[in-house]
Amino acid sequence: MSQIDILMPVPLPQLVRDALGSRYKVHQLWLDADKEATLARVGGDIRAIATGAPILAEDMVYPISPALMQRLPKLEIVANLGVGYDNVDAQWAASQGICVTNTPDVLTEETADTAFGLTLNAIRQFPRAEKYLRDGKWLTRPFELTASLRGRTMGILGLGRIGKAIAQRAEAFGVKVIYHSRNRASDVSYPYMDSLIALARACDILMIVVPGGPATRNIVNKEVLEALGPNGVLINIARGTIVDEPALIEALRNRTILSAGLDVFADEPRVPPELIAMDHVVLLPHVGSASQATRDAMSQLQVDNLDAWFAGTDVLTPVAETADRNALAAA
Ligand code: 8YV
Repeated sequence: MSQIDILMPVPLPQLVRDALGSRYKVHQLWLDADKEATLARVGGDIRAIATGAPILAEDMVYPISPALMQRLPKLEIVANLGVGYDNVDAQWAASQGICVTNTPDVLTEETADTAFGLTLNAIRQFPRAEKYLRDGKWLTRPFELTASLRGRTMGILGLGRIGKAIAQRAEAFGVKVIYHSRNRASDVSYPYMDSLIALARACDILMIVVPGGPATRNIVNKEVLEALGPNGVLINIARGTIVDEPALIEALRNRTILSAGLDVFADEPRVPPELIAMDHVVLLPHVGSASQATRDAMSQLQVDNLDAWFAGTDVLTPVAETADRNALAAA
């Protein structure tokens, strides 16, 4: 087999680097001081991009835009590490016959666990209670009483694979589930709300699980937070861009809502200092899928997708826009 050149714009797990490095010529763009020069030199040879989100440093080539892809005339496939692929213009890629893959399923349960951990921590304030103990304050008096998970209704925004795994956990905890998504799901009996605002009004835990990207930018805004109300808790394990962050800060400051549990932010890894200063909010550094086992499974799936493509067989997990190899060939 002749050499296959792969562009890696951002640092990916060692498993991916080792596996791809053993069978392909990998150009680790993120290591190059002069990225423009590298792109000019190797752009004409690149047949695949292996990428992932989130960005970890200021100057990395990110996102995978039409402008970047146009500079790679032999590009056939973009393999993304992560189920969310708002970092890749998959629509444009499909129109050019470029395949896009992601890493669904293998991270579903891990991410649902994170969502539930955030939910419990935001409602029962366990991180603050733990700090209270560590600070020696328990020696003088017990920690304050908190809100409760009991009697709550969880409103899930986006009932895909991860949304359904969260719903199962909620049911096991005795929490009622309702949902809103683009389409009503035929395989669940949870009540469907026909708008986000109706969902927010009818629940007191608003769980965000929809994909990021232009269609969902800032949809959780001031009005939605007002509808969620003073006993309401917002949990976001999807993308920070979905929430109007200044509106959320205001809502938390004014106690328009009770609390929030956030794994994602609009401008990662920068988190607004206003949020960091609030101790009734639980903040995580985008660790939804970040266990060793799950990241290994995601990494392996990304590699398997590239191997399948270059072996001439169907990729394992094409994104919705990509359809299949035959459709791409016709593009
Ligand atoms: C990862 C994620 O943080 O899968 C996603 O969409 O956001 C996370 O699992 C990320 O994609 C790893 O690069």
